[in-house]
Amino acid sequence: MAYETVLIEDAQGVRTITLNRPQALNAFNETLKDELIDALKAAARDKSVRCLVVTGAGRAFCAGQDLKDRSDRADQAGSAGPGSFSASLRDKYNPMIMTIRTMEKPVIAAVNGVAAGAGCSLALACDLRVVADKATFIQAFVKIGLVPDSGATFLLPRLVGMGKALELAFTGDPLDAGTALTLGLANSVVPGEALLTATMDLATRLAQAPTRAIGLTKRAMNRALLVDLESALDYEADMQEIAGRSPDFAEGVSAFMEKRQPRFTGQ
Ligand code: LHQ
Repeated sequence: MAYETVLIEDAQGVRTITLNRPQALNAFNETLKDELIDALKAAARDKSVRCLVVTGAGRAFCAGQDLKDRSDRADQAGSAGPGSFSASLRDKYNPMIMTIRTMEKPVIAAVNGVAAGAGCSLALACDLRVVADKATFIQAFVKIGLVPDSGATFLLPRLVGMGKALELAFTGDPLDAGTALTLGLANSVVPGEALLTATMDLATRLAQAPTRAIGLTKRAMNRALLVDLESALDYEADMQEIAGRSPDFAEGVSAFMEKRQPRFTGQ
């Protein structure tokens, strides 16, 4: 599929998807939603992709739903037709978030600028966030009378705690990069001009890691958010059974014995 609104770049096992509507701060119109879902699914399927980076072109990461795009507006309150909010979420945003959360490889958001509304949710759905020092996170929904969506009600309290999540959702105030780091929402904060280099350093390292084990780790942690300890312990044992039979485990142990660096293939 040739894309109009996303750019794709591959290097050393890392795929970078760049949201590319800089004139609208990479807000989601219908084309961008469709293309991003397609690009995410393609990255999930492609075994040569061992780490995914999502970033934005220009000065923003993503300003959420394109508020000027009339094709996605509910024409009347309570509408459940193709123009309804619930349909838009169920058909477009929710699959986008689920594809990232269930993709069994690491996904890094390189947050180059403002991440607002569903654009903030997109950043929250990624596994890790490398953040430019001038970037901000905005739960913009309340400013226009909406409810946090695209996973924000689930992901934000888990990342920053319920009290802070509710404060951000109730006020819509921007969260700066430094505070995001303190709260654990950002994994690292770097000067804007160093963002892509810093992200690629991390991404290429993760692309050389045992991808199967990383995928199973993500699966286990996703599930552990929802279950009791006994069930989490049981699931860990199942995941370890799979990882323990992988070629990368054999390689990891051989490398340890031979006192050399492992050469993981992702299998
Ligand atoms: C935009 C946008 C934008 C279009 C900036 N759309 N053009 C919603 C509905 C339906 C179903 C599913 O779920 C959702 C989820 C959501 O995402 S709701 C939240 C939608 N997003 C927002 O409410 C954020 C709106 N934008 C802003 O608050 C500001 O633009 C931010 C804080 C992001 C950036 O502020 P500034 O840096 O001051 O930039 P700006 O406001 O001057 O924007 C620059 C341009 O980008 C401007 O266009 P123009 O032609 O005047 O230069 C904006 O209109 C455009 N833009 N966000 N979401």
